[in-house]
Amino acid sequence: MSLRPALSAALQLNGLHLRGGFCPQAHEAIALPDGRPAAVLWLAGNVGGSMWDAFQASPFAHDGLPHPLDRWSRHLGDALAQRFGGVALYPFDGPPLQAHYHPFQQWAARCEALHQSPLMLHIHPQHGLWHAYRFALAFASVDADDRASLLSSADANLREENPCLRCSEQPCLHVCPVQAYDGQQFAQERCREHVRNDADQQCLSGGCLARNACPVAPLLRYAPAQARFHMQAFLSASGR
Ligand code: B12
Repeated sequence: MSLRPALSAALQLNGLHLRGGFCPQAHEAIALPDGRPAAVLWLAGNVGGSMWDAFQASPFAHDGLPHPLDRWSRHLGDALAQRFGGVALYPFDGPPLQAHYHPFQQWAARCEALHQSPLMLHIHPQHGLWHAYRFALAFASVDADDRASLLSSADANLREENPCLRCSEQPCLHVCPVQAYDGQQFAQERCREHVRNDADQQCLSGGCLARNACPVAPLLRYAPAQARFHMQAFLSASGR
């Protein structure tokens, strides 16, 4: 039975989008806990502030414990994995408990028409820089209709152009007060120091100026409360 519509509907109830999926090749060895290779991997994530209200309405947002968004994601991902008979994998599971982070950006590039932006974040033709991943769901088998729909969206994705290539001004590379981006690297410590110590708190309150300068999908820019939340998470931990 095709999983796609049911998964998509279950995610939407929580403000999340089914961001696509792919069938891993044998050599990629995405193993399920029982050792079987994953036949399909689906990615769930937010587009703009789509998940913000659902997250804010959850107890995780207000219990005062660390990593509220990650705990909300785990709660949802584990419940959906159990319901549909798969395994949930998380972008924030990594060192020191796990040897490596799961390569979410590589996975995502196989699900959607994503391109590298000068900020290192992936840019999407419609969502711009305003999207992220909350979990992946891996399954040991894949329905024929799902496989066919994934192959045809992979073909369509290849035809989408990188929006950064027609952006001659590249404002994202010129507005950072501490030049944390040069198109090749992100000077994360310089960025952190500025965000932490800037008297105006402009980046902390309204979000990263470079990311906000992107002309693609301005309506999806994170609202101030969400922008502040992510910037604070960036100050205190790794990129979530
Ligand atoms: C560690 C980490 C960080 C670190 C370091 C990132 C780095 N570049 O080394 C820090 C703390 C700096 C960080 C910051 C942020 N991060 Co971060 N981060 C991660 C995390 C947890 C692991 C990355 C990793 O090491 N993966 C392991 C490797 C094997 O996987 P990978 O798919 O190959 O990913 C790497 C390559 O693809 C590479 N890459 C991708 N394209 C290109 C192109 C070139 C030319 C090069 C050289 C490299 C490169 O970058 C990835 C990291 O090394 C991922 C989640 C995840 N599991 O992927 C989020 C993730 C990459 N971060 C994300 C975000 C949103 C952010 C922030 C904006 C969050 C914030 N609060 O503001 C900031 C700013 C980031 C910025 N401008 O660079 C999103 C990106 C979504 C998107 N649209 O692309 C992710 C996917 C998390 C998520 N939940 O969706 N992050």
